[in-house]
Amino acid sequence: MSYLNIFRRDALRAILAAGVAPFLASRGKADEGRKPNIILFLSDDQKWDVVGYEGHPLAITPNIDALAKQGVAFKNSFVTTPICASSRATLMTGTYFAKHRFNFGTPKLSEKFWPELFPNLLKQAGYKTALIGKLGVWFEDGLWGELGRKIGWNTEDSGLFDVFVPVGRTPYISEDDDGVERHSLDKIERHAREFLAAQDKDQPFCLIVSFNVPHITESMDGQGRYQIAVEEEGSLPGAKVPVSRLSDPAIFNALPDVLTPPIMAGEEAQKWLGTDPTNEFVDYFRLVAGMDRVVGSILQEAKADGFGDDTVVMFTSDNGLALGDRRLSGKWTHFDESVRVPLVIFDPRDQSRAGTRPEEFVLNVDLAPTILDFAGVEIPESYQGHSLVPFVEGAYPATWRTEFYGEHDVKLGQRIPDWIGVRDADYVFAEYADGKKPVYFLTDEHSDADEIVNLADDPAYASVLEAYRKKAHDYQALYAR
Ligand SMILES: [Ca+2]
Repeated sequence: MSYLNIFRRDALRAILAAGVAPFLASRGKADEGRKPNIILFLSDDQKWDVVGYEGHPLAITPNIDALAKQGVAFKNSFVTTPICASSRATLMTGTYFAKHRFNFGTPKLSEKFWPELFPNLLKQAGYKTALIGKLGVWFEDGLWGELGRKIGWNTEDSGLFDVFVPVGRTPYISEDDDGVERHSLDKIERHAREFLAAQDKDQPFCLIVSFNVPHITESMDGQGRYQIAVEEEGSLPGAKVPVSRLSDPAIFNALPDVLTPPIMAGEEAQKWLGTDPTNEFVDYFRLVAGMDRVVGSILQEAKADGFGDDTVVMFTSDNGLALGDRRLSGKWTHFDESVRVPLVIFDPRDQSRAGTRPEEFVLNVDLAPTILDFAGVEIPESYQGHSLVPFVEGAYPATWRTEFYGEHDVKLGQRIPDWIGVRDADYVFAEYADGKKPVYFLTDEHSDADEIVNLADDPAYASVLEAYRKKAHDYQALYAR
């Protein structure tokens, strides 16, 4: 083990010395012809395995499964911060939270990031940009925010997109802009299809379809906390809430207090344990089915409008969710169920790797550089991720990251845990701050992929713990630069 540790230490030194030098050069696809259109589907709180292609029995996702079959479905895709606001700021900025510092309870995203937000770079490269649904990032009240308001753009968006149709979740079912009551899914479907129908072949577009589902909402008008669309009322008949195989009380009882606050171990968690006779939370899966239905409808529209052959389609989620895993709910931990997400990329122009399942660690910080790479736009030096295009077409990466940093830091009091951590093929490490002294986690990926047995207090692992602790702090400092 010692030589591996030395190797990793040296590798980290090399990374630190080199800054965030990209592993791979951009392909410059733009020179080869017309720029592709890009459609990014982003779901909200969808755990990595709640897709048909991963075999989940309650995931009805034929359209996403078809994308996975025709494209590339990453096996080890993670978000670096598992919470809506911060994950979406990472998507927009191409940076870790350590750098963009945006989350719930923080100041708005600094305007210094504005010029290099990927939609702005796409616009400069001639793209039409659109976001339909949930943006979830608020921009600083600076010059750009001021200019955005002056030209009449919504203050949430401040002109970042040519077309911005915000669609909220609270409640899911409400009046659309034509006065008709619709579920958020159906509003998003309608506006995305309208956007596509209005595009022509002269200008490439990037459409972000950002769902509110399957995120939980407050119970309203008896609609329940997972409010489904009418189209899914007959789906999954008689289904029961699936009980996590990690629901053994012994797993929960071994967790430190920092991981069992009421928001994570309360009534919502109970609903995931199969004890609710109404099986209300099966609607989580019906919302996923509804989302897949809308994905199919939007792709059908794109095809009907003549964009089927030159539109790159991506699908992912902003974070995972504990569906009763460890008898918890929520998504804010370093555990797999929080940070791991589905990710599919399909490029109809090159299907040479159709159906492959890369196992490398890929991150949400890689999405912005990937989109720019597809568009043939130079990736800014400020970006901290790397293009995933080589996994989809061209030369498969000869080298790639073998470990990654993650973090969670939210200023909403002490009720949601904060942590930093590092993961590689051998160990998962996390350091939680509980206000007094740090709480450490160290689990062995080879013998304990479910991250159950915490080795942090085992003297035999003291040097491993210290090495990973140092590495996490080094990454935090590196990415803050
Ligand atoms: Ca989310």
